[in-house]
Amino acid sequence: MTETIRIKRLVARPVIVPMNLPLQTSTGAVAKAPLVLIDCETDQGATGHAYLFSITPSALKPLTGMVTEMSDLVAGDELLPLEIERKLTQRHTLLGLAGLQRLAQSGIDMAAWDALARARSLPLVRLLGGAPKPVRAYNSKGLGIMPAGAAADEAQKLLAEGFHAVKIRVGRPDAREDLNVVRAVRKAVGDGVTLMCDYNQALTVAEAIRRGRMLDDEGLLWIEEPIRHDDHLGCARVAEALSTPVQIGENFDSAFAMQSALSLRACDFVMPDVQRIGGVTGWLRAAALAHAAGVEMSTHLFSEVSAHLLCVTPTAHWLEYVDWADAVLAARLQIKDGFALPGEEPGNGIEWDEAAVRKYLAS
Ligand code: SMN
Ligand code: MG
Repeated sequence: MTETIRIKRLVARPVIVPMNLPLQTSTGAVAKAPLVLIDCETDQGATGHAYLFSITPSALKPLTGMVTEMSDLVAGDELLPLEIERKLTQRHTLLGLAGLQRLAQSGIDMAAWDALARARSLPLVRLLGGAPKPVRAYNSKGLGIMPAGAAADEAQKLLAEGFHAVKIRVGRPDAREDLNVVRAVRKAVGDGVTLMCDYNQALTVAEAIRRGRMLDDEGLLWIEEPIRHDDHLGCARVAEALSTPVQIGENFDSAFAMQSALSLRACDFVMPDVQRIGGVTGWLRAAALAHAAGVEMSTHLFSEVSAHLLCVTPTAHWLEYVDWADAVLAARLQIKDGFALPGEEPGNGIEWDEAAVRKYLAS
């Protein structure tokens, strides 16, 4: 018999941390990382950690407030992530399980799973029944919208950090500029390197088909979010027309959104984001859907916890690596020879550097 573990309280702290490489996408720029750091304190001493990324600074305080208010609903409850998910889902169904609500619930879920892993002295991946192993990773930190020469230089720098794959942001006003950038990067890095590209939803369906065909012979592993993320029928038309696989998923608001995309054949690959899909709990449900559909599943941001989750994903594809939380982390995710290496230490790999947290506190 194991002792009952209860949640004492959850604490959410907003920070804004510097990014080594600010990212300019076709639909917006990210220059600093606004993060909500979540601690799930338990009555047994173990404390779970997770962070959320509010993307825009304007959402940082509302998101922190949302986590704090929702936390009050589970303080004193047994540390059982699936029961917490059931309760928070039920309490917020009338509000709508989307947007900041979904981010906050996912963050609480991640912190609860981490607390459970630490209470059992297991890395998250072992708590989930898997083993830590190297996961294929691409360096997604930079390569925003920039001129061809700068992109070629930046690609080489990103690869020199221990990777064999990088993602190029596209969606410049002139499609030929995108093509020139892709070709310049390919020329600089050689054929042995894997390249993906990401439009960040910039195009219409017709334009996505036209531009996608221009890129079809460039050997890209995938074309990401060419059009509005929730137009699954439109995505399906683009995927049908192109020979390069279409990738979507960072905006799936729960596994149900992914189910809709899969059932409409909106994409060839999926890449849910752990803070939108529903935390660890939502990820596992999405992974089962991808398995059943026979579709490769990659991760989006949140490299630390995502490395654990990819190890238990039946159709695991690629880990998206970014270092955006590193400024407040005591240890960084290890990268070696193109792979991320989730560790054997208890939990999901997240530990705060408290001096740095104090420095970047946004309240
Ligand atoms: C992305 C999404 C959100 C913030 C920054 C970058 C991008 C990605 O779409 O896939 O990395
Ligand atoms: Mg993307």
